[in-house]
Amino acid sequence: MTTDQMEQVKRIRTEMKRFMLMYKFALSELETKIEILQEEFQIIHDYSPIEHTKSRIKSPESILKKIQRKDMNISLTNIRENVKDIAGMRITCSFISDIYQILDMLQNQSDITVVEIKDYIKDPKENGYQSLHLLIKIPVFMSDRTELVPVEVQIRTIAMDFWASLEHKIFYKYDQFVPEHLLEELKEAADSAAALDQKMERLHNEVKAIKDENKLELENESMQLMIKGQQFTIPPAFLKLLEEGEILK
Ligand code: 0O2
Repeated sequence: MTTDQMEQVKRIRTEMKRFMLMYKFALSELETKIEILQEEFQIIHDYSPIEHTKSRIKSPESILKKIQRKDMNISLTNIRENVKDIAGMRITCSFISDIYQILDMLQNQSDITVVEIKDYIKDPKENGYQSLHLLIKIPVFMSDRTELVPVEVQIRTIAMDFWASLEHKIFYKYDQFVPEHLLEELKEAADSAAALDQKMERLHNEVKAIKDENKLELENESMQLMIKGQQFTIPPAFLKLLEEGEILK
């Protein structure tokens, strides 16, 4: 290899690293945002709409496959403009209402733009797949520029997630040619998962109503706050002052 060629390879590698890093940083920023929202929500509402989150960067192999599927030349510009799920985050919730609560919270973040919403909960896919897909853009502040980086966010319940992971495994096991009887059973399982989600939502609402009633009765008691594993007690007198607006003046 000539010196020029070696230089060229080095330049491509550096460009590629910078390119992938952008997506990694976008995910780190989103993870921090979600952590803050989760902790704030937990403290204020004594409950978290997020069960867990998982982030991933699409492998170069999958990126190339997608570009080839779209019949395009392989270039960073083509990848940037046509592969929108290089950075992906999956958020799993207990209840369907949590999913839309998270959508609201993300839409209220002034630096996040929700570019696209695909609601496969209101309109499930033919095979039964349910999930809320968002394409968001999040700013990443680098040393020499700011980039608006796309991230695909999939928000789903535990039941939807359980179904999707099994369906994904079956799909790959059969190299995409799944026997008809399995497709039918998967569709039935998706319907059962959807029915379970609806039942859980109803139960959740009933329990919430009881909790809200009890909360009124506990008004005079001290308040416990858990922040980063540290427990704080706010005494009734302090809460009373807050109520009377003395402390917030
Ligand atoms: P991976 O490995 O999960 O990243 P596009 O992304 O625009 O090319 P499309 O179909 O318009 O394609 O996007 P859509 O509908 O938003 O779905 C993209 C992702 O949703 C998929 O990513 C899956 O993760 C998930 N998904 C969509 N449909 C199904 C389904 O029927 N079953 C399961 N298990 N997952 C689904 P990738 O790129 O396929 O792969």
